[in-house]
Amino acid sequence: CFVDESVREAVGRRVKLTLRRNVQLEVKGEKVENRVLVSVEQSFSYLEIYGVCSNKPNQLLLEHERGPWSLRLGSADEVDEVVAHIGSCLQQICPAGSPVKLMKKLSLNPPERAAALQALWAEQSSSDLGPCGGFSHQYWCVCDYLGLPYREEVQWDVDTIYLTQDTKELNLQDFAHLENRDLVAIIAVLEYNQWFTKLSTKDYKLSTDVCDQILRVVARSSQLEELMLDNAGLRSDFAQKLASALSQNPSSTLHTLNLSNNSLEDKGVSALSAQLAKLPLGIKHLNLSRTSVSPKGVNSLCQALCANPVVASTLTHLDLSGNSLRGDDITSLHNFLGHPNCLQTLDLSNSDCSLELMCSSLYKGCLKHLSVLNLSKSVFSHRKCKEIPPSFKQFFSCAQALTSVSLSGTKLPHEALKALLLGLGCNPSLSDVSLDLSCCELRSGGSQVLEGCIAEIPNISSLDISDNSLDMDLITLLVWLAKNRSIRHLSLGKNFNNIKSKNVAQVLNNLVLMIQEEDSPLTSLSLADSKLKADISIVLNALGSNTSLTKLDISGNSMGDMGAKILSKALQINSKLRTLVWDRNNVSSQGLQDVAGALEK
Ligand SMILES: *[C@@H]1O[C@H](CO)[C@@H](O)[C@H](O)[C@H]1NC(C)=O
Ligand SMILES: *[C@@H]1O[C@H](CO)[C@@H](O)[C@H](O)[C@H]1NC(C)=O
Ligand SMILES: *[C@@H]1O[C@H](CO)[C@@H](O)[C@H](O)[C@H]1NC(C)=O
Ligand SMILES: *[C@@H]1O[C@H](CO)[C@@H](O)[C@H](O)[C@H]1NC(C)=O
Ligand SMILES: *[C@@H]1O[C@H](CO)[C@@H](O)[C@H](O)[C@H]1NC(C)=O
Ligand SMILES: *[C@@H]1O[C@H](CO)[C@@H](O)[C@H](O)[C@H]1NC(C)=O
Ligand SMILES: CC(=O)N[C@H]1CO[C@H](CO)[C@@H](O)[C@@H]1O
Ligand SMILES: CC(=O)N[C@H]1CO[C@H](CO)[C@@H](O)[C@@H]1O
Repeated sequence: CFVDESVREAVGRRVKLTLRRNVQLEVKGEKVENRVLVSVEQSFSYLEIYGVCSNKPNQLLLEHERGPWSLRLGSADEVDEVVAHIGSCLQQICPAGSPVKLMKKLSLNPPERAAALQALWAEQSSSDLGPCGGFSHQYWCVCDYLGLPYREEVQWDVDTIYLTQDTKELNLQDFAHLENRDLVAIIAVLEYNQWFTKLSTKDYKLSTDVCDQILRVVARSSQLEELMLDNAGLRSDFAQKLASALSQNPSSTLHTLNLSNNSLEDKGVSALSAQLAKLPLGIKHLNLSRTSVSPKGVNSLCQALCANPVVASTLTHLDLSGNSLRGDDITSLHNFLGHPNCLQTLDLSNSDCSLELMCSSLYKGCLKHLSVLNLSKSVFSHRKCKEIPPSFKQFFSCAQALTSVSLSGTKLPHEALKALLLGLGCNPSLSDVSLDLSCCELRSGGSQVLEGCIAEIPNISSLDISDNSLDMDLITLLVWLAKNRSIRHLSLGKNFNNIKSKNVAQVLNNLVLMIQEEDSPLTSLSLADSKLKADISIVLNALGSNTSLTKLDISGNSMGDMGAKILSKALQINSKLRTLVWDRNNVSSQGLQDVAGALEK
């Protein structure tokens, strides 16, 4: 009892003791002192043992980073019990490695003793480690090792919230309110933990010590598959160190990397590329959006992607958006895209790259898998001459898997618009395409091209032609749009800036005809930011009967309380609408009450 008390005094009351033996510690030569050997469960110091020997049955030699300890115990069984315990503790901290490997040296005499212990550990290795691969236990040990305070809320978050969500993603934002050194301990656990495969953070500047610990995990973990460090204040030196960390880890399984919105620059991206060229498993998702990289850095990246033979069959998502890629000197990107690959998503939006050159490369290499193509704010460079390169249309008529094409903010010559629509129109493989042509300065001429083609185009299920100064041209365009039976979602907003009130009414009447048509396929309509004011009532009145619409966006129309009144009446009768977006409409609390009242009925 007295011994118990003094042990508790020595190690602290909150610590869980799992094993206690009376031993004799050899101090000098043959001299021994009586000691009590206790095992503290949550301790990292097991990982600091690099040798366990027992040459005489009741003797135990522990080689530890803090020095060797030579102990005498009551019997060989007692020695085996202590060694078995050390092995089990090691296994809990580090489930990936076998205790024998972790101890580095295990020598017991006679050798059958070691065999028996190994069998015991092998049996235990499949046992349950606790929530999220024993994260909390490992966290205890890491805090112990780094001399950092153990935060119970971290344990609580992981053992309850993470466990309930059954997630494999450790999100640093969940712990961003803690100190940097606490984050270091949390991340360090991933060097040992086998549960988490994804480490992520967004909009949170990472300190140097936190970055260094992330790099240590990258260099050591065989479990980390996804690293998302979005807008984390990283610079080119981080990318360089990341490359070096990856090169140190032959068993890395990292396949998804998102460094978007960090200023990595050409220097950082080039250093990282050199390593991407060598990754034995290639890479699946690469997101370098808004990383201040120029054509030079993009070229070295794409040379690396071409140089790694597995990348053509692994890379499915590539995002280089928001980097300035103006001009036609991104030859390596064209070269990569022009060879067979398995890209499904390509985002080159906001990069000023050349639309027709890109489509011509895609036509050579990306016809099979490419599903989402974002070339918003790119540049059609053949603006002056009428000639549209044949590969432009050919790409849209042959890309088998396209589901989403975004050309928003790209000034399209009429001939190019026509080639695009006719290309999509004769593509036999498409079944459900969303086409974003918002903010393309279509105007009257573009409207006429649309009128000429749209009715004939099957399989465009979503069309965004908002913000194109269509104004009065919408009157006839809507007649043609109504004829097509595949468009289910239509965005028309921001097209009413230069139109007379009487013409607005005519546009909206044609729109009403479209949504009220029997068996109209249209289920979703957006008139957002059109400043229609009182005129919106034409559309709202039509909702009084059951139309095909299930979703309507009328935000930004300043319809006021009068509009809210009409809306509330329509909603009392309409039973088909499921989603209504109506922000920014200058509606007072009276209008809100009217609509709320209607919804209750
Ligand atoms: C990062 O990129 C990946 C893959 O490209 C993507 O799935 C993810 O949404 C991006 N952003 C974050 C915060 O994960
Ligand atoms: C990118 O980072 C800047 C600076 O931190 C931030 O203001 C901006 O919102 C971020 N952009 C996105 C799309 O996250
Ligand atoms: C790349 O990351 C940005 C920022 O998180 C995200 O918005 C975008 O969807 C990602 N790109 C891809 C292709 O997933
Ligand atoms: C295309 O990129 C633009 C600009 O980055 C973005 O706003 C839009 O949501 C993207 N479209 C798709 C379908 O990803
Ligand atoms: C709308 O449909 C519901 C049931 O589908 C019906 O009860 C209601 O009378 C219809 N309203 C109008 C105006 O046709
Ligand atoms: C908002 O409504 C008030 C009356 O309720 C009106 O005086 C005002 O002009 C409206 N503002 C706009 C931007 O339509
Ligand atoms: C897919 C589809 O329904 N296309 C139709 C578009 O509109 C024209 C004209 O009404 C029809 O001929 C097409 O069949
Ligand atoms: C969803 C859809 O509209 N699919 C159509 C795509 O186009 C072909 C003809 O080319 C139609 O047969 C499909 O019904």
